[in-house]
Order: sequence, then C-alpha cells, then structure tokens
Amino acid sequence: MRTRMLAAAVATAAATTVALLPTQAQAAGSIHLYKVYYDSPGSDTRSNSSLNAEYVQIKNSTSSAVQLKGYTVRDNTGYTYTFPSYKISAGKTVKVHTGKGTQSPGHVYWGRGSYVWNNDKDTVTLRTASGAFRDSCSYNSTRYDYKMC
Ligand SMILES: [Ca+2]
Ligand SMILES: [Ca+2]
Repeated sequence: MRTRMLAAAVATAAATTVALLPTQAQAAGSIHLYKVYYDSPGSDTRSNSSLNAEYVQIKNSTSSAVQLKGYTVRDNTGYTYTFPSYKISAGKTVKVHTGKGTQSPGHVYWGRGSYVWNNDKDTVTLRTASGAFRDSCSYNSTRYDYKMC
C-alpha cells in the first residue's frame, strides 16, 4: 500500500513537470523577424511578381500557435503593414510580400504597387497589436539582396 501511494506521488510529480514544460519552452521562443529580402531578383520593374519577391519573413519559435491579427511591420519611412487575422503555427514562418495576392498558409500580402524595402538600407520593425516592440532588423549594404535577421 505504501509503495503504491509513493508511486502515485511520483506520477503526480511527473505530470506537474510535464505541465510546466510548454510554459518554459514558450518563454524561450518568440515571434521575431527571420529574414528580409529587400532587393527582389532582377530589374525592379514594379511588376506584381517582382514586388512579391520582396518580403519580410517572420518566425514563431514558441511552442504554441499565435494569432498575429493587428501585429505591424513598419519600414524606416513609416510605411506600415497591419496583419489581418492570421494564425502562425509553432515553429512556422510567414512571409509578408510587398505586392498583391491572396493569403495562404505561410504567405500574406501588403498589396502595395511599389517597393517598400530600400535596396541600400532600411529598418524593419515588428510590433504587437497593442504596439509593443517585438523585434527590429536593420541592413546597410547593396552587396547582398537579403538579410537574415
Ligand atoms: Ca532587384
Ligand atoms: Ca523603405
């Protein structure tokens, strides 16, 4: 009887530890900027496909899905994209394309008719729906077409 109670106590302790794990993993992860592809391949013709080859990629490194509705991506000039309802799964990324398109898993569209990310230098700023700062990513080089943030 005593042994059985001890086993039950150990099982309870183990269950408590498991229940705490997601919180700890979430604290380790974040919603952050992953990559900015600021000079789309080829001539900058402003075609929609060229505009969409310019994008900012955001990653969810937490262990939970996160609703991004109201999150904003802003450039140095102040051009701002506000996320519609979009749930990003744990460990996944989403690209914010500059041009027009239909939202699909991993892709949302700013809907602009001109580029937003300067080819030489700019700063990407990511904020939550309440305006809290999440991340920023700056670059200052024409040697590369993109930057891993
Ligand atoms: Ca280009
Ligand atoms: Ca800009």
